[in-house]
Amino acid sequence: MSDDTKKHGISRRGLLGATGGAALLGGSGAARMALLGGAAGAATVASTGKASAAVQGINLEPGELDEYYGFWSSGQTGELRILGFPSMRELMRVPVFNRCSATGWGQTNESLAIFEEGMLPQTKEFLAANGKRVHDNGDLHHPHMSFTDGTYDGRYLFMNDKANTRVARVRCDVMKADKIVEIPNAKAIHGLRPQKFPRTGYVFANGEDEVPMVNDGTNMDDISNYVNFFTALDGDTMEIAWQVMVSGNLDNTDCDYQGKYAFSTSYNSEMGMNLAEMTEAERDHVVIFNLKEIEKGIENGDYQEMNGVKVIDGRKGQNKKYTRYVPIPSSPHGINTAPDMKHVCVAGKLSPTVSVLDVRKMDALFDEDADPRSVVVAEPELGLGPLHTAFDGKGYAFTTLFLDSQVVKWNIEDAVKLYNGEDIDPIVSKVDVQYQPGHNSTTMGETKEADGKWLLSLNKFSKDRFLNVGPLKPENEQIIDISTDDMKVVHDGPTFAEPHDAILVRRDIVNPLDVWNRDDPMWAKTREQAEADGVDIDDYMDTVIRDGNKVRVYMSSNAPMFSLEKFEVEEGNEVTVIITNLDDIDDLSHGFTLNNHGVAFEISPQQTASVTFTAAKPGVYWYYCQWFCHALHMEMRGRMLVKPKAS
Ligand code: CUK
Ligand code: CUA
Repeated sequence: MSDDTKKHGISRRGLLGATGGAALLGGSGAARMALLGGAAGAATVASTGKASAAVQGINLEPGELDEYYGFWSSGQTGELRILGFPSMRELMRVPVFNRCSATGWGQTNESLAIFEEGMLPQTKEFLAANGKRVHDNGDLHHPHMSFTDGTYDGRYLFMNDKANTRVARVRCDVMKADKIVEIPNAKAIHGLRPQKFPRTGYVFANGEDEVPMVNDGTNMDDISNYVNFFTALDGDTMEIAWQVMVSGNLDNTDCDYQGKYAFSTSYNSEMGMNLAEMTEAERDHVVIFNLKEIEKGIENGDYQEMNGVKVIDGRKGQNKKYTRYVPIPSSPHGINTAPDMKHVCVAGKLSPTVSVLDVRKMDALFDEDADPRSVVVAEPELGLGPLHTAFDGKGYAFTTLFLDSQVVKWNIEDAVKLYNGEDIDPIVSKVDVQYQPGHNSTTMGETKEADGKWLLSLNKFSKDRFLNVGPLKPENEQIIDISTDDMKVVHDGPTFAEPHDAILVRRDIVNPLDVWNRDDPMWAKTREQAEADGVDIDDYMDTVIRDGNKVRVYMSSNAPMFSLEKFEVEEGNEVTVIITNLDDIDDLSHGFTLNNHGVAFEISPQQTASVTFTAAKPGVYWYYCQWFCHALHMEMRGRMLVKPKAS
C-alpha cells in the first residue's frame, strides 16, 4: 500500500471492519480477496460532515421547481424513474420493460405492438410455449440521453435490459417508450452509451454474457467456441447498425467526444466460467473500438452475417484495425469520459487504481507495433473497490470506492503528473457514504457542460439509515455538495430496487408535452382499424362493431363520463375496447379498469389506448375510471354484459 493511501485513511478504516483487515495485507490482491470475501463487511459507521439543512435547492418551498431532471434506472424493477433534482422528489415512473398495473403498459395493444415489433422470432415462439406474449420483467441499469455536439439534446433516453437482452428508447416529449429492441447474438445487454459527437447517432450496447458461437444446445464445455458481442444501434431508427465480436466479456462502455472511438471494460478477459477462473488474471482489459475502421469494414464486406446482423471479427489476435485491447488492472468496471474531452477513467474494481486513458493517443494505438498500454497516462491508487467516476468540469474526478464506502475527489492532471514521476498527490479529499457506493453522477457530468454543483452517490446498502422495513431494505442515495473543496453529504434518500445509474439533466433541456398530439404514432395502427370500421377516433364515439367472433367497442371519455354507459358481448368473444380521452385539459387523465378481468389502462388527455381480451365469464361487469378526475369520478363507470353463448 502506498503512503498516499495510508495518509488518506485506508489503514485507519482497516482496523474497523473484517474486509478492511484484509486490506491491511496491501495491494490489489488483497482488494480482490476482500471483495470475494463478502462486501457488506466493509461498511463502517462513521459520521459525515453534515451541512446545514438549508443547502440551497434541496429543501424546496411548496410549489418551487427543481433545477434538474434526474433520470433514474430501476434495475430489476424494469422501469425508468424521473426525479426532481436536487430535491429527490419522485415525479414519475415510466414503465419500459415491466408490466405496469396503473398505465396498462405491457397490456394495451399500443404497448404490446412496441414490445413485439422489436422481438426476435425465436423469442415469440418461446413465449408462446409459455403462454405469454411478452417478457414482463427487465433489468434496467443505464439510462442515457441522446446527444448533439457533446451535450444532451432532450430528444430521447436510451436504456438497457440485462435480463432479456434488450435496448429501449423513451421519447422525451411524452415520456413513453417507443422502441424495445431485442439484440440478436449478444446475451445480457449491460453497459450502454449514446454517441456524443457529432450526435446520437450510434447507441453502443455491451453484451455481458459469453455464449457458444452456435448456441444450439450442443456445446457447453468447449469454451474456445464462446464469444461476446458489442452492438451499435442507430439511435434514429433503432435498427442494429453492426456488431463486433470480441474476446473476453463486456461490462461498461463509453465513447469519446470526437466521434472516433468507443471503449468497453471487460472483467473476464480470461473467458472464465466460474468465480475462480474469472478473477484469475492480474489484468483484464478495455477494448477500444475504431468506429471509422469498423464502418469501412462493413462497407468493404469484411463481415459475416449472423441472425440478420453484420458482424465484424474484432477478437484478439485478428490484427485488424477494428479493435485494440488495453491491459487494465484488475476486473475493471466503470468507464467514464471526462468533460475535458481527453481523459477516460477506468475504475479497477479489484484493483485500488483508476486507469486514465488519453483519447489523443488512440490514433497511434492503432499503429501496428504500438504498445497496447501507450494510451494509459495515469493510474492513481485511490482506495478499495473503485467502481464509477463522475466529473465536475473543473478538472476533478469523483470515484466511488465500494469497499471503503467512500467517494474520493481527485485531480486528473495531477494524476498524470504523478504517473510521469512527479512527487504529487492527486487525492483532494474523501467523504464517507452510507454504504458501498456503485454509480455516482454529477449534474450534467457526462457532457461537456458539466457544471460541478452536485454529486449523487448511489449506495447499494442502507443498513441503519432508515426505519426497518424487514429483511429487504431500500438502497440509499446521497447528495454531496461539491461546490467547495471538501465534500459534504447533505441528503439521504431511500430508493427501491435497484437503481444502478442516474443522469442529472438541466431542466431547460427537457420539454415534454402537457397533452398528447392527436396524430401521435403510438396509436397509428389502432387508427387504421378504426378507419376500416368507419369510426373517427378523434371525435366522440359510441360504436360497437361486431366482426364474427370479434367485437370492437369504441368509446370516448369526457370527465366525468364514458360515452358508453353499457355494452354487450357474447361469451367467447374476443373483445377490444378502444378509448380516446377527449379532454384536452392539462392533467386530466382518465383510466379504464374492467372488474375481475385484469384489465386496466391509462388514457391521458387526447390519448387513445386499447386492450383486447376474451369475454369468458357470463355476467355483468362494471368498468370504471381509475384516475381521480372529477368530483363525480366515482360515478365515471359503466357495465359490460357477457351473455352466455347461444347453444
Ligand atoms: S453497473 Cu450497477 S454499480 Cu450495471 Cu452500471 Cu456499476
Ligand atoms: Cu375519469 Cu376518474
